[in-house]
Amino acid sequence: MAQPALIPSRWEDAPDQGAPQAELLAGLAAPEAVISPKYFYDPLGSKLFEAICALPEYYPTRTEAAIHATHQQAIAASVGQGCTLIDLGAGNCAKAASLFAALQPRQYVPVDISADFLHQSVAGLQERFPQLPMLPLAMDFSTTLELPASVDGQRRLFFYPGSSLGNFDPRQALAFLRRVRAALPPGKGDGGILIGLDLVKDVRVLEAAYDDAIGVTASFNLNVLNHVNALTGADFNPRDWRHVSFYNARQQRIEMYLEARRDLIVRWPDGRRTFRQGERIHTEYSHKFTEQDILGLLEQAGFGNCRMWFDQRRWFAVCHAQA
Ligand code: AVI
Repeated sequence: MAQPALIPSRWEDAPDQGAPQAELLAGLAAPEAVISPKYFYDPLGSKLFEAICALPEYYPTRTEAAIHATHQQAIAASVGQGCTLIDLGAGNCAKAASLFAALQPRQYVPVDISADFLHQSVAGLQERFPQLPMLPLAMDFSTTLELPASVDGQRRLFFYPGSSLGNFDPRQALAFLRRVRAALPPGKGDGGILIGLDLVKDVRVLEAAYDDAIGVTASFNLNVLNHVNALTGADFNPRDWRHVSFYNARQQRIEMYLEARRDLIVRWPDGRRTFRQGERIHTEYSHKFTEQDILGLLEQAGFGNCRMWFDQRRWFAVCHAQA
């Protein structure tokens, strides 16, 4: 099939993303071993995350989608039509695509760390929306938001759904929002952010969402070891590890770990580490927010005029804030 005209024939040049291998090995050598959650998203990890979003226990995706569907006119009135829609962590692009009709963006810029998955998603999307200019960017936006000049600078709307902000620690989250603010024109009111955030709720609902009955989240967590092996040459065997997750109420976050099932040694070129039975590698935080947390964060990052929409149970919030 011929490639639609608006799909770039190669990825836009992204700024230097640093060395994943060095970052990963430093994390594995740390006294409390850590793997950044951004490494979940190899091609299989991205598919597993799509499957998580369809799980009965994982309410955030469908709750946010329902808020978008119910309030799309009010959201469009707040955002205004004809923006440059920059979709951070676009994945399968479905969330942004559901808002195209209401927002009528003039350019769509999906950004994702998982290049192959993004490429496939955009190819399908461009066939459905042949008139909308699309500029996919394969880059790690958690470290830089330097966008190429081909991204329209006017009326930028950063779209950051899915409560992905919750995967940063609070200091990183604020720094990230400040980088988004800095990527908007300096004048007040021109551009903004449309962000989805998961709210604090009953611990049973939260814990089930991150430890589902059929083990998809466990597979998603364990698959990060396959990705680490591919990136570093390490010899992790996922069978030696088990998925652990729980809600830490004081810190308002789900914590996710991989726990060694037995004493073992993991080797990689030029290095190795012993793990004792029960020792854990930290893989993810997923922070949950109150309305006050959200307003405070956005204000500290330099945003104003916040408007929020909720589902009936107040499990999730969608917020539009202006520069
Ligand atoms: C991408 N992110 C917002 C998800 C979350 O809920 O924190 C990742 C995830 N981890 C386990 N399940 C889903």
